[in-house]
Amino acid sequence: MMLTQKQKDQFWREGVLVVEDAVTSDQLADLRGVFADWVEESRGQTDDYGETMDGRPRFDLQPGHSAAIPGLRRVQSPEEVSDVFANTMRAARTVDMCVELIGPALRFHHGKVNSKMPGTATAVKFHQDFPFQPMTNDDIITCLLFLDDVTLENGPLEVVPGTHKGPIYSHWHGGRFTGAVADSVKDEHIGNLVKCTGKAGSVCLMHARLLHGSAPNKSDKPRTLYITTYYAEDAIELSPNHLPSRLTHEIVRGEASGRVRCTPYNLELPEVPTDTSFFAQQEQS
Ligand SMILES: O=C(O)CCC(=O)C(=O)O
Repeated sequence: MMLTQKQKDQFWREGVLVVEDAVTSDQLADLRGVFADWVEESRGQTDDYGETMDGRPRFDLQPGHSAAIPGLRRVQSPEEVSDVFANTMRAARTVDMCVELIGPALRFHHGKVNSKMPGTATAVKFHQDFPFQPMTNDDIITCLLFLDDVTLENGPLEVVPGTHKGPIYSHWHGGRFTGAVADSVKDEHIGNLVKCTGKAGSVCLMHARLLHGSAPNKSDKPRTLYITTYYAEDAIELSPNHLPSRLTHEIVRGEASGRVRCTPYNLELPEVPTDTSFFAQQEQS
């Protein structure tokens, strides 16, 4: 077993759980090495670059990015261009933790790297993941693997425990899907925010309905996360995948059942981003 009953109960009560040693030290070193190479490569770029299977750039640069202060804030579907990421997506202990929570059979939904380099303003506005990727049931877990030590200073994930059991908030404002909740929703929960910190190699398992965001990195150390989302095999997507890749829907544990499970809820359908990533969507709000 990867998780104790106490950890499982905590996940279902709070919608979030941080677990240490979610990957081996070799996996961690390899992931960090590949990402360091991408940061070096980004120094020679002036605009978003690369291409994902839906024709959007793969590498997303923070406005203000320069060779001296690189602002590589997002790599979309890194599993498509790196065997190290693809192997970790399939083999990390994280996947077995998800099996114990929403298994036995699981599929991969999407993957990305979110990084906050020192000296950049990269922040994530408060949102829930589920309205970006509605499915017939909400057994979906976003796994945020810490490639760096995550501290109170370098822009940790901030979550509102228990909100996965509450409303699904609107992420539409002024006729646009902004990928963020209204300021009034954040204000309502501001007193209950919890910052998810931990050493490199830890994973934050987060229910897809949990309200979360994160502030800019105020330190001189990077904060890089490898984020993978897995879902119960018997859920089916109800809107186009916002980050499709060759690996989308791959069964990572168990077998296809040929069944679909539906749970009741209602929400406003999302808009698939046409810009590089949800950072651009959130900048509209
Ligand atoms: O990078 C972060 O701090 C948060 C990531 C996140 O919320 C997301 O990608 O949905």
